[in-house]
Amino acid sequence: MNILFLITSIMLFSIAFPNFVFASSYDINIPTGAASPDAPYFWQNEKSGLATGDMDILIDDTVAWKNADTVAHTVTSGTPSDGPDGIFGNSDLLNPGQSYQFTFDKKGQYPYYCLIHPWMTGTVSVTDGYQTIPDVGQTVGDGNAVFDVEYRFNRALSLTIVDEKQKLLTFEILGHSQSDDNTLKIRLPADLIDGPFVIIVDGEKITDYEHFKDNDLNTISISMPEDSKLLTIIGTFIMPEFGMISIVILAIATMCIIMMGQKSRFQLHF
Ligand SMILES: [Cu+2]
Repeated sequence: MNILFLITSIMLFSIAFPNFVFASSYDINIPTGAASPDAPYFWQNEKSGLATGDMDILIDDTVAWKNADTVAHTVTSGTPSDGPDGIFGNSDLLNPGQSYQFTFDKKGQYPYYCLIHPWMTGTVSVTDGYQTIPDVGQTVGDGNAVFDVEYRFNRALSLTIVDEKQKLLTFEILGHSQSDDNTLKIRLPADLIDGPFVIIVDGEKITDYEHFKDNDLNTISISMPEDSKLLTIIGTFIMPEFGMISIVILAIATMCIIMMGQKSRFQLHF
């Protein structure tokens, strides 16, 4: 086989795969008797098994509503009080045995209902799977500059240290793995910490990671060793290196120097 072809194929694969998203599809079954206002449930969520029309999904996932009832229903985006909002679904009758599906490509809360039986309601919650650690930076500087750090991982992260001197953030890794995917994606605002970065997990330097910077947001993707307990991210800048107070002091000092300089020149002339 041609070596060049092989190298090109490997390169193409490595470019194509990291960004490949395995979108999922979920069913919501409309069970027999769902039309009754006294029914114990209106929709049955196949993902959670719960008797609810509520569904938590990730961006690009698809939800299919299947009418397993003996009467017609509609899947209409909106609320009974405000009416249809036209985001998904329609006013078409979904007859017994028919189904309707929609792929959600934006984050948000999407309420829906049945036009014929408006007490049948549900909500599709679409997230990008990221969790938020709020108020990072509150313990350093004047405490006024705080940032949200978002991450996506099969375990939980808790911020333990923001070290201004060593320009590092340390996170404790908690809980049990929720999946086999040990990739940690973490979004660090550049005003909080900026790279290039050194990644340390349980005292070991990690080389298997990727770093992208886009719109002052650093996204680091780290292949985490299993059962790791401590993650340290060392940067080359960390807030509040030049916080508001230091900028004000610097400005006053600069003005004093300029004024003193002008005064001495003034004195030289006369
Ligand atoms: Cu209905």
